[in-house]
Amino acid sequence: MAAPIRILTAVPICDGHDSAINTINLEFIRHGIEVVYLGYHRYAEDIVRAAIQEDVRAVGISSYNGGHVEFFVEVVKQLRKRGADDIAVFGGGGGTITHHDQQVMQKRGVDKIFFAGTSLTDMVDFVHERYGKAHKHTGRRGAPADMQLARKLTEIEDRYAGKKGRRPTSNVQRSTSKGGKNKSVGTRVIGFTGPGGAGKTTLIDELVLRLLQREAKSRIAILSHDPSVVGAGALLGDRATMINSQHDRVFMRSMATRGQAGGLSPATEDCLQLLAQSGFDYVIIETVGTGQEAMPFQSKLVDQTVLVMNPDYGARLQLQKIVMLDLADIIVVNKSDQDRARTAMSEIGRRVEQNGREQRVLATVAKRHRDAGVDQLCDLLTQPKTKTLKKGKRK
Ligand code: B12
Repeated sequence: MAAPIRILTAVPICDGHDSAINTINLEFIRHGIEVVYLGYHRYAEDIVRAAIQEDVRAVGISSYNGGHVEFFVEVVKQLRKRGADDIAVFGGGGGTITHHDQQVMQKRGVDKIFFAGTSLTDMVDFVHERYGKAHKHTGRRGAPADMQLARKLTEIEDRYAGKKGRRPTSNVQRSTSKGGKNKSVGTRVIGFTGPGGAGKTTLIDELVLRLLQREAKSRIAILSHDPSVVGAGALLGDRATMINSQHDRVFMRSMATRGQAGGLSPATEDCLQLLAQSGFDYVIIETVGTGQEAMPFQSKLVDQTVLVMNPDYGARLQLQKIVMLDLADIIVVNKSDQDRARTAMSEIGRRVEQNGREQRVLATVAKRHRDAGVDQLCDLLTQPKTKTLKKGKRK
């Protein structure tokens, strides 16, 4: 089976009209396309950076603010400047984009504009026909590091497409010994997991903000997962939540699980290995929202694991069934401004005590600016490695 078409969609700066793109995204996904959605009110620069890192085939922009000629053309210009002329730009904006505007935009490199009244089927067919074939990568030689890395990640994902879970031969140097010997020296790999809706993505974004502020030169990679079944499309929507992570020192890649249960994709281990070898200071990996049985981080590359919980998990008995409560190094009770949070902290504290391991339980409110709990989490995750929690160490 061929790898799905990947496109990125977004709404420009000073524009909150997202209902059209939300509908179009869903239609694309229903027809087997993987859509990385960046959200609304986005700068051209953020769109271009994301398109390159995600190695998408095209960028679809939905614009209603009246500045479409300048904005679409700016995206084309910046893509070309960064050597990514093979990423096409298309989109729409109802009656705000005239036929004359379209002509101007096409002359300046925009691929196609859809007008009011076009059916969703026509748009889906266009994407399949026009962007269905693999990239003809231009500017490969001397391509910026982000682009080279992005393309290697695609190659890894493509090798897994159609292999039905079998591990294809990979060029990535595999970890052969405990502790992930093939990591770059100094790279710290942190795994985040937990149920859907607990706030993992917001928490990671706040953590990234602190890492960028505290360490003037550090570079961070994020490998973020969303669910999909084999051969189907996926909404890769974590970038829409990640505000601080749209930054030149952050490399983010969104991956669909492509039919694999447990929170990660069949290609995750190899992609993680590549990122861990690529000189980042931190590699953060986020699973899809997981269930009680999930143990996503079997990889020896992961240094620390964080389980993010919602205070509202139900009766205390439920905690006995969550496997990651035995395995995680740090358990975060996010949304701790909720009424049930104190009870949750105490119940979870007692639950992990039974494990007899050095596990930490923290309370955070990730959506709150400068939250002290997130500061504490950042402190824990940036401690020198000798001081950090050792897996399985008994008290
Ligand atoms: C719905 C709507 C709203 C909703 C938005 C809800 C939301 N979350 O999206 C609400 C009520 C909140 C709203 C608010 C505002 N709106 Co308004 N809004 C509209 C409206 C009525 C419809 C737009 C829409 O979603 N259409 C549905 C889509 C599916 O159809 P379509 O637009 O025809 O698009 C087709 C193609 O272009 C294509 N397409 C569109 N995008 C894309 C992207 C890709 C990738 C592809 C492939 C195809 C594609 O899909 C469709 C196929 O048939 C338009 C008027 C209009 N008739 O266009 C005004 C309109 C866009 N709004 C307008 C204005 C001024 C505003 C406000 C500034 C009003 C105010 N003073 O507060 C605010 C700004 C909000 C903000 N934060 O940006 C103006 C813009 C004028 C301009 N640019 O010069 C318009 C044109 C109304 C008008 N005639 O004055 N708005």
